[in-house]
Amino acid sequence: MNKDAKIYVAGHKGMVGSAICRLLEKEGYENLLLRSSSELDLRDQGAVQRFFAEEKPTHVFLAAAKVGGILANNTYRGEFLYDNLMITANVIHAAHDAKVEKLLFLGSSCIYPKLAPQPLKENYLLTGTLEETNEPYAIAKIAGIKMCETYRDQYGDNFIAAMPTNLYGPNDNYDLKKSHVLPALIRKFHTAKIAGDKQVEIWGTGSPLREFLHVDDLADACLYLMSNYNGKQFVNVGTGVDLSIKELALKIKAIVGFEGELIFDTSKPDGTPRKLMDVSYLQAQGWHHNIELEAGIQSVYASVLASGILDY
Ligand code: GFB
Repeated sequence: MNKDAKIYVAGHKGMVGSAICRLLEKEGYENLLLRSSSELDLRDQGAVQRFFAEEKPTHVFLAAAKVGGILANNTYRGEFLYDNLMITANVIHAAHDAKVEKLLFLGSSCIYPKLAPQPLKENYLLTGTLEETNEPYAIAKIAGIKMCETYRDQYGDNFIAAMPTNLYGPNDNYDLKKSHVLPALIRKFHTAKIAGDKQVEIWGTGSPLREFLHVDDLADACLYLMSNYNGKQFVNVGTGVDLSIKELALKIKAIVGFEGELIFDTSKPDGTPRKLMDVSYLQAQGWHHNIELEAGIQSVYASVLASGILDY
């Protein structure tokens, strides 16, 4: 990808898209093509076709998606399926019609079967039943993988796909009804500390295991793959290390400085018991993550404190 390549980052205002833009700008890619969702509704096939026909990007990072934590996924099930299917199909098909040189599609570790062996290898896709709480999102992301594969098979399009593990970082969502666990717990412990509360509620049993990757590391992996990888096989992106939700909660509690106790609300779902990525394929391509979880949470907490986002 040349420095003057016309690069469309779909979803540039989201956590992943904004991290990709920050990195591209830092690395001297200046010809970025960006549209907010109010300027271009990616669920609108005609609008997406016109946009690609007029702008003719050469490279596409497909980071646009309707995303959320376990509760949002399970509540807005129809929207998670429809919005993500439409965004994915419209952008990939328009990229094909506009003869985009290369496209990177971003999926999620929830594409794997709920009870797949661990760590999750790429070839475990479609070998079992999905986790119920995020089945709609997973089905849309699996459709995206298959579009990249089949457009390569039938048309020779150089469309690749990356499957990141659970992400956190700048521009995350701190709304407790929609957020993922890591920002939710930062907000809960911070609010409890300020209010002098004695307890913080953690959803589920605390026993599920999760792996967390800083979004700046994901952006780095995306640029690496866009520059170096042309395979049909989608690629896991993660750290290869996981911890329980209880261990995560204790880590965030210590970083925030909350001194009370944890209460587990077992009426809330646990979701998948474990989803640890096998990252050996990506590491064999030459990439490794940089930001360890402790340092990543510290930097995120410092920046959300400075931004005032936890005050409202
Ligand atoms: O991050 P999270 O919402 O998503 O939840 P998933 C991870 C685990 O943390 C679950 C527990 O076991 C939650 O029950 N948890 C504890 C909490 N306290 C909280 C809390 O206050 N808020 C939240 N949100 N969780 C999502 C999928 O699954 O992962 C998406 O639904 C996507 O489709 C994403 O794949 C990466 O890891 O369970």
